[in-house]
Amino acid sequence: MPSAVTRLDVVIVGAGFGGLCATHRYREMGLKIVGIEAGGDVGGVWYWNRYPGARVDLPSIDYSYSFSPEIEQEWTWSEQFAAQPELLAYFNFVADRLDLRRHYHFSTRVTSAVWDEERKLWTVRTDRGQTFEATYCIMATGPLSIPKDPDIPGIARYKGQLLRAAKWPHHPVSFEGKRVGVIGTGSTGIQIVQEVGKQAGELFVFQRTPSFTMPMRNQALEPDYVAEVKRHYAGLREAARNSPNGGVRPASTRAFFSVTPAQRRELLDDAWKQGGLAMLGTFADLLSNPEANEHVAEFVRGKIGEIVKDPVTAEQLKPRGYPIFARRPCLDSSYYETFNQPNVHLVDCLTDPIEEITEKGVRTRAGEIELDVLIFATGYDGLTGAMLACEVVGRGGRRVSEKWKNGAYSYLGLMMEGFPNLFMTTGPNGPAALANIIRISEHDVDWIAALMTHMDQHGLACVEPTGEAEDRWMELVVALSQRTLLSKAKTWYVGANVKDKPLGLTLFTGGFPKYREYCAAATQDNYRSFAFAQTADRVAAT
Ligand code: NA7
Repeated sequence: MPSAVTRLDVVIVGAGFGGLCATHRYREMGLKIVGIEAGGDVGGVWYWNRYPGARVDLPSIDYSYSFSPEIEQEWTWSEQFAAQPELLAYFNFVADRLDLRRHYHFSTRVTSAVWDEERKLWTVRTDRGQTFEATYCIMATGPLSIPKDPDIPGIARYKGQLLRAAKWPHHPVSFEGKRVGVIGTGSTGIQIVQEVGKQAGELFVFQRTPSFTMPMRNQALEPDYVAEVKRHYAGLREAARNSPNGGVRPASTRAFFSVTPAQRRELLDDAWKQGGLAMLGTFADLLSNPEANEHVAEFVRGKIGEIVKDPVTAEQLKPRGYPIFARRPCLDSSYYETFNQPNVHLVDCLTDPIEEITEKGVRTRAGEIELDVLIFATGYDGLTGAMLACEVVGRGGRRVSEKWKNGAYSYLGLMMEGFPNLFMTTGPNGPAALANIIRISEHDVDWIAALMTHMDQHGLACVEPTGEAEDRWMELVVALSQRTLLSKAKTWYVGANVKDKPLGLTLFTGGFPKYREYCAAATQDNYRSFAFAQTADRVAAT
């Protein structure tokens, strides 16, 4: 028997940074809300990614909510770059402190969200047979929530222990004395390799595209420093909101060729020693001037050559053929050093490609490598994966999958023409992966709140952007993307990591402050970019 339909103001999909923030904010507005989350609890990507060495690559003090001064004061980060258990503890702290969990259905996946044009509401169905009807649907599904199918034949026949970084078991896994393989050398693979290399009997690292990684130089945070940060959070947050990457990391206005080769070398050496994201702050034109970029890439290749003792392995680890920072720069604690251990072996899949997974391990062109444990760190169907994983059907039966058949297409990354009252936080045509995800989430949640309030005050039942506004936004996104080197590497940013996915950089690359300006302008010019419908037939939530 079908379950009863629950009528709401807002359905929020996801209990990551965006979803929790939305739940808190819209509850404060007095709206009737329900959250739906596929994971067993809060945390989003940090709920799933429990692999050894999982750690954020932004400073913890920056990677936290700013909407509650109380939480800022009550929560204390222990490390400059927090590890996954601490990040998950933070999520739990926020959820408990604000009593957010009671709004959520966990271990529940949205299967479809369908717009009912007549009744002006969304019908959201789940894999547990529930049906929710809501005026607004918020897709806080995140840019990295659908792991990529590794697309290697034979996976099902493997008889050893198969682990996926993005679906890591909740119990500890021992690698002691085992033959372990890791496929993938992005941020995730790098973090796993440097940890598992300490334990495994033999570790085989299957590398297709080498990544550039720089020293994280993580440190414990001194109590005095934490106290200082707590006193100055408001200013730090404001600075973050006004910086292109939405964070408080270093930035520079200096052009690479404006200083002498000796000065450049000194600046890069200092940044390497300082660690973290310092390298990104050395010069302003690293992502716009290919020659400047190549100099910095060569500097890092030089460091790899200094660290890795075996010259063949060092050469194989050196990334070539794409600009540094065009793939997300990784931060490590001992990645390159790991390859100096006798138990760690690099398998260069460019010269020796993986052909299949066998019962016993991995067969490359050169032969079979037997493994007790095989770890997939093969990345995500980024930016669009989660929206396309469920059936989202807008006005006139049009699906998001049809609308996005040539790539993500929306207004401000927040809304889509033809999909009234549906909002995305950290959507694929905003700054998403290029700025601090929490600053973007908070911004988006506030922007949506203002629009919902405007509609309530003016008796409006539904809203969507005009096709013209959406086209203008996407023209801007494309024009800006042509000025950056970000599109010059095969990454999840451009959809190149997923078979048959439309290629192209659809992220807004103009920086977070500009993005905020565009979003503010969209509501301040009398909502000219939107089409509204009156509320006559709106059914109130009960
Ligand atoms: P990434 O950065 O997309 O890295 C995935 C890695 O997996 C990358 O090295 C891929 O090589 C490799 N890969 C994927 N499929 C295969 C197959 N079939 N064979 C061999 N190697 C493969 O994902 P991460 O999870 O590491 O990081 C995602 C984000 O999380 C990161 O950007 C940060 O924001 C945090 P390829 O490049 O395709 O040659």
